[in-house]
This record gives sequence, C-alpha cells and structure tokens, in this order.
Amino acid sequence: MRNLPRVVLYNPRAVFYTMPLALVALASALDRSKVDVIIIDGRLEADPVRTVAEAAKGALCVGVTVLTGAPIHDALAVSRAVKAVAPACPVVWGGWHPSLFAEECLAEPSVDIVVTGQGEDAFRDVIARLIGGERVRGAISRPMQDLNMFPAHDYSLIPVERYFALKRARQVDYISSQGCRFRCAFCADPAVFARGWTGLAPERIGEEVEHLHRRHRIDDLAFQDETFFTHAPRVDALAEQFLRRDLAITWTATLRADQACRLGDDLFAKTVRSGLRRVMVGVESGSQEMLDRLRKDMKLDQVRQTAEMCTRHGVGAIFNFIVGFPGESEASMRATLELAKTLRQSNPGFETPIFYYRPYPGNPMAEQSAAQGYVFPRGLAEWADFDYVGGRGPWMTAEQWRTVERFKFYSRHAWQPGAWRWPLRATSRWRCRHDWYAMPVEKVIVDFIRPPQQVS
Ligand code: B12
Ligand code: SF4
Repeated sequence: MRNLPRVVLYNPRAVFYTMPLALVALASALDRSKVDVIIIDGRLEADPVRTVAEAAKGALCVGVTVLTGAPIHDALAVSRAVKAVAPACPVVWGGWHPSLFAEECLAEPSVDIVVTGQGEDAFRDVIARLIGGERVRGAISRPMQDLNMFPAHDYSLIPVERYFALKRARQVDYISSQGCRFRCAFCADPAVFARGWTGLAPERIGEEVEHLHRRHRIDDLAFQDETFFTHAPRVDALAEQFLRRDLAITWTATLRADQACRLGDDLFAKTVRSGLRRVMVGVESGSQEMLDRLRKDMKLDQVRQTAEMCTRHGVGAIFNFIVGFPGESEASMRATLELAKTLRQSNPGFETPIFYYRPYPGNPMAEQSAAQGYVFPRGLAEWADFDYVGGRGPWMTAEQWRTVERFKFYSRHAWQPGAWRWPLRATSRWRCRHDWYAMPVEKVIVDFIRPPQQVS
C-alpha cells in the first residue's frame, strides 16, 4: 500500500455539471509517484464541507478553485472547516477570482497560498516545497507555459460516469487551449493571461480524444476553450485528426464571428464533417457602436455571415447577448433585441440567450464603472454575494428590464418546437413580430405553473 503525501483538491458547487477541468489539469501535472491526489467536487457530494474536512486530516495541502460569485461561499466554508480540523494543513486558492484579487484572498485567515494565472507549474512548485518541509505562504505566479509541456489530463481522477449521468450525455469536457489574444473591454481574460494564448498540438488532441472515446465510450466532446477557432491551420489539422481516426463523436466549441469568416466555407465544412454540431458565439450587442466600445473587434455583418454559414452547414448555434452596459442607449438595447429576434427566427437550431451586464472585475469597463461611482463588493463575503443571474446593473431602468424579460420569454417560445405548445407559440410569434410585450398574460401563467429557476 502506498503511503504518500495526500493532496486534496476541491471544486465548489456550481449550476452546471461541466467537469472540474482546472483540478484535473493541476492533478495531472503532479508527479503521482510522489503524491496521492483526491479530487472532490461539491456538486457530487451531499455534504462537501464535511467530506473535504475529513480528507484534509493528515493531508499535505488542500487546493480550491474559485470563480467570482457564489462559489466563494462554498470555498470559504470548506477552507474554514479544513483549518478547524487540521490547522497546520495549508490551504491553496487558485483560479479566476484569486488571480484577480490575490491580496484580498490572502487576507482571509483560512487561505495560506494563492496561485495566480496558469496553475500547473506554480502548484507543482508549491507541492515540491511542502514535501521538502518548507512553510509556504503568499501569492505565487509563474509565466504561462506551452500546454504541450504538461502531461495529458487524466480523467480517471474523476468519476466520469457520474458526470455523464448528471449531464444525461456521454459528453466529455475538454480544454485544448488557454488564454485569448483578444481585448474585449468587459472580460477578465486579458488581465489574467495578459493576452497570451497556448494550445495543444492537433495530433495530441486527436490521440487523447481517441483514448477518451475508447475508454469512456464518449459520443460528444465539449471544448471549453475561450476562443477555440483562433488559428485556422490548427483547426484544419484537428478536423483532419478526427476524420483520420474515424471517431464517431460530435463536438461543440466557442466561435468568434470574425474567426468564422476568416475560416471560410470549405474549412467550416470540414469541421462539420469531423463532427462539429454546435458553436457558441459571443455576439454581445446588436449595435455596432456598442461593439466598438466593447473592443470586440468584430462587425455585425460577420455575425450575419456566421449565422448563414451555420445554417448552410446544419450547425446549431448559441448566440450570446448582453444588455445594460453602462451608458447604453435605448436604441442600442433595441438593436440587440432585434438582432436576437432575427437570428432566433432564422433557424430553429439557434438560441439567443440575453444576459444583463454585471461588471465582472479585472477589465477596463469595470474600472470605468468604478471611476464613475459604481460601488464594487469589498472583501470575499461581499464578492460571494455578487449575483449574476437575472440581476440587472444600475444602468437599466426597471421598465427596460421588464421589457427584456418579456422579450426573452416570448422569443424563446415563439420558435420552440413541440406540438402541444402551438397556442403559446402562435401568440408569442405575433407579439415578437409586432414588438408588443404589454400585458404578458401567457408569461404570468407559465411562470406560475413553472417558476423560473433560481440559482443559489
Ligand atoms: C466551465 C466554466 C464554467 C462552469 C463552472 C464549472 C466548474 N468547474 O465548476 C459554469 C458553467 C458553472 C460556469 C459559470 C459561470 N462562469 Co464560467 N467558465 C467556464 C469555462 C468555460 C471553463 C473553465 C475551465 O474548466 N477551464 C479550464 C481550466 C484548465 O482552466 P482554469 O479554470 O483557468 O484553471 C487554470 C488556472 O486558472 C489555475 N487554477 C484554477 N483553479 C485553481 C486552483 C488551485 C488550487 C491552483 C493552484 C490553480 C488553479 O490553474 C488551472 C490550470 O492552468 C471558463 C473559461 C475558460 N476557458 O477557462 C469560464 C469562466 C471561468 N467563467 C466565467 C464566468 C463570467 C462565468 C459566469 C458568470 C457566466 C454567466 N454569465 O453565467 C458563471 C458564474 C460563475 C459563478 N459565479 O458561479 C469567467 C470568469 C469569471 C470570474 N471572474 O470568475 C470565465 C473565465 C469566462 C470568461 N472569459 O468570462 N463557468
Ligand atoms: S470575451 Fe472572449 S474573445 Fe473577448 S477577450 Fe474574453 S475570451 Fe477573448
């Protein structure tokens, strides 16, 4: 029996069942002839705090991945419980929130070490120093390394079948690149990865995916990359890999509209032959002026061309929108609703979710908002309560918010298939066509029968 130092890694609870790729990446990069690693996912545990506290007894350290918002509640509860049962066990936080607020996280007595940015190298270093008996404290950061330098992600570290059951699909989440070269004014990526980008070689992805396919009988792959289609030749080689290996899988990925246009029809067709079934496109706004303000570096015409390309090749798409930016005009919001409607009705395979802008930290737009008087949460407890679902920022009136909520309801139902839905579909279509959302009787009834989901 092995009696190796134990490293415990924790993924806080969240709303979806995306696999805890950050923890799989960290654990896979450790030398497991020297340490045992346990990954605990709050979404799979009845009492995660207790499970982690138990596992922490006698452990070398506990690592927690932390996103801004509700996951901080969970991360704090777990870290404090660890300190209560094992005061000498170092607690390491990493991920997006600690990368943006290292000092604030270190001010929390239950957090000893914070890793910012890419984690593999830095965490390896922390573990080596802890094994060596060193007392490690403070913020640690390492330059971004080429992902090809790290070993393959070892999915046997997580109960893959349980995720399949919860997702109701034999779908594996996979990350093939890290970082992003773009500069959108509302996004944290440019701050966390300094506009760096690193991606796995296509042959390696092909090999790993074939292995996952054989071992776990997967039929779908969800690329969780920020910008999957960054380099056309890489996309081409990857599609080639999937085709050559004759993998019977479909896949999904993020796609910027400008990249879709640069990719061109032939290469897009090849990705479809290799299994591409759906893309997620961050459109953000239906107003070119707003897109320019957001530094999206994308034209509305490219969005239209992307939609046409998807339709031509039978690829589904989720076009994401955001409304309620600081200083956004009524006309800009209307343009967004209009574009969402146009896309939604052009293809039953298109979805057009609309989110409300919340100033997620670490970018020029959030800084501008602060300079103009927006009061950001202070300290971890307040960031934990930072609500991202449904809540609107102070830049929208209650009336605008009501209109958008109604629009979201009617545009969703207007083009939703299902025979029994036809009366709701018919009235919803009529409303969308006439832009008439007053007296939303249907919405009141549906919300009463099936209250909108609240996320804790
Ligand atoms: C999957 C995902 C989710 C999942 C979470 C799944 C989970 N594990 O619990 C779900 C769908 C729930 C989700 C929700 C949201 N997400 Co999200 N999500 C992602 C996504 C697409 C992939 C994450 C991932 O697995 N990456 C792969 C791993 C390998 O990379 P990584 O997480 O960065 O980890 C590396 C380092 O950060 C570091 N590290 C990470 N954790 C740790 C821990 C330790 C101990 C150490 C040492 C190092 C370390 O090392 C890792 C390896 O290098 C990212 C974008 C991206 N590509 O990263 C956005 C992203 C993390 N999400 C983001 C946002 C904005 C959201 C939402 C607000 C979206 C929305 N509008 O609804 C919500 C709210 C989150 C919340 N408050 O609950 C932002 C970050 C915001 C922030 N400041 O936290 C990102 C970056 C997207 C973006 N560019 O805006 N998300
Ligand atoms: S929104 Fe997407 S494209 Fe823009 S900087 Fe962030 S990750 Fe990159």
